[in-house]
Amino acid sequence: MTKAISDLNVSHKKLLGQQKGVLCPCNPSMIQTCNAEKALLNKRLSSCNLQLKSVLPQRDSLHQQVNVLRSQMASVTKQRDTLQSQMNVFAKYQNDGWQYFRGSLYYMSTTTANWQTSRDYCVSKGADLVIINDAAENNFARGFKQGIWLGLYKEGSRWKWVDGSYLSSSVSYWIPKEPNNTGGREDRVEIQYFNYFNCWNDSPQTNKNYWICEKKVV
Ligand code: 2F8
Ligand code: CA
Repeated sequence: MTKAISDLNVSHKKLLGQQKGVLCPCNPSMIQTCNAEKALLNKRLSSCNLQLKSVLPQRDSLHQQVNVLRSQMASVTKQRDTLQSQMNVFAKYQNDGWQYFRGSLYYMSTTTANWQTSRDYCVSKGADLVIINDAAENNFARGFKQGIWLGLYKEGSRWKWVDGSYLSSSVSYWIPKEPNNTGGREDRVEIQYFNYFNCWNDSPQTNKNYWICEKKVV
């Protein structure tokens, strides 16, 4: 029994010794080194924090710039895609013999037809019979040197373009004494005397003429 108690005391002392070692594993010089390292690391940390603080506004400004650039890029990409598809349309029509003049593509027919058949052809190509908006376009149209249908027809007593607008007296190029409604059935307009600036004549829609289609592209 006495031996057991003495053994227990020994064990107890041993454990106390071990506990002391766990709580304080380092010797004083190690603690000093550790503290010095800790101080150094704290110094570095403060310096990093300072740098970070000075860099944060730059980061925010860069974020803003990135956002602006992203939205500019989206808009430029959209414009590029629109232009690309316009160029594709343009190339396709040019391949089919259409020619470009001041924002429109024009097709000059190679055969003749009455007014409605001529118009149907243009509409089937995503266009319509030509609308003359000014003297330059009138000159362009008569430059084909054929009798051609224009997209101009009579509605009641008024002349109307195929886009629904009415003929303006300041942009009309009638041959002198036209329109005269010969025979009371002249309800469509043609370029007749293409050698003259004033070259329009009213004519029956059943007549056969060449025609010009116009497709606006811009
Ligand atoms: O003299 C002008 C007159 O000439 C022809 O009729 C005789 C034209 N007819 C056709 O083109 C069918 C008229 O429209 C024109 O006014
Ligand atoms: Ca006439």
